Amino acid sequence: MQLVTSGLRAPWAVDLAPDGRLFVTERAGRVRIVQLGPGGGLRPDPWATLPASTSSDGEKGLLGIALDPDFTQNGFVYLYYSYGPPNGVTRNKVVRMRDQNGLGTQETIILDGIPGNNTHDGGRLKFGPDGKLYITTGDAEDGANAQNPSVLAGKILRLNKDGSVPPDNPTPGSAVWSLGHRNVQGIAWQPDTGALYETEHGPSNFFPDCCNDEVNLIVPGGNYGWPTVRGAPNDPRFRDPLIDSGRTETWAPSGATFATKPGPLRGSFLFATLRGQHLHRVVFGPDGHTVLFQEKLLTNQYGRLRDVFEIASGEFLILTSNRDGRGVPAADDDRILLVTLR
Ligand SMILES: [Ca+2]
Repeated sequence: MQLVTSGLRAPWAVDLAPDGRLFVTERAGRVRIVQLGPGGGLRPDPWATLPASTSSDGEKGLLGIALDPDFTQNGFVYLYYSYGPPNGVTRNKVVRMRDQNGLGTQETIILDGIPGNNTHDGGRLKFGPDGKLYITTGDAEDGANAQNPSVLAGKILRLNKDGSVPPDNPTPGSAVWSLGHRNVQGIAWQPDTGALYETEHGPSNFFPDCCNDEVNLIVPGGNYGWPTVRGAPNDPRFRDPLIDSGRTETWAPSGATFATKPGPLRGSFLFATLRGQHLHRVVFGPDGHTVLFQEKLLTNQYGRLRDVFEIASGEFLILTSNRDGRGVPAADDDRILLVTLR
């Protein structure tokens, strides 16, 4: 393990520019820059500071980030954040900023009106292999949202990068790609098949009615059952998870990636866990849904883990989340770690 940087506060997501700048969101609203490589490190001044609504006991704030696939040409950076008055209604939105002279400018709304709350705000942004922008949302603490196709909460959404709806989405004119989700914080595409997988938080705070964290294989228009069903009930109306943490164990799964580089790990699905305090590795069979093998890595070594990100060398960046109001931070938390898994 190598330390990439310390001194962050509740980092949530990262993306890497071709020039070696690592863009990092902090939940309170800052976008930070860590220059990778010799002589680099965490820049003291943020790239941008957004008016995010956050709380020490919740999950809302500045969450996901994705750099445009054509970042070198257009400098576009996409961000997901919560906003609203301290005691009023929370909403989430996706905005785009432009990198100009090393700072974020020209905030432009891509998608607004995603229902939010103190918790269950989703927040992951990634570009798919199809060049579309995928957005994960939470149910905003109201399970009924997840089954309502006309609400953006409790969904995985898919948009063109200008915010328009692609004509091949399952429902014409709708950003909804899949529904019936409680709170999705991780998405990743299998490098050989291009299939989309997600991680989803189960209802861990309601003992003994616990825990059912999920990993799902996403199909367009699929309904993943929340809040009508939990676990894998084999109900024909819904799609069962590939992995379910069961009724006694909570992982609180967040950011996910596949290992895509050549080597023995290629094709492994990796996700960071918060309450579970480990990096979870899954090997699926050739059919894409049979689970051949699972293991827990880095268990209880670095505390709560928020995101995992693969870099060109095949190593992984891991974000700790010990200053998110729910952890026990070490003096130098939060950190970004570089780990080699092979
Ligand atoms: Ca489900």
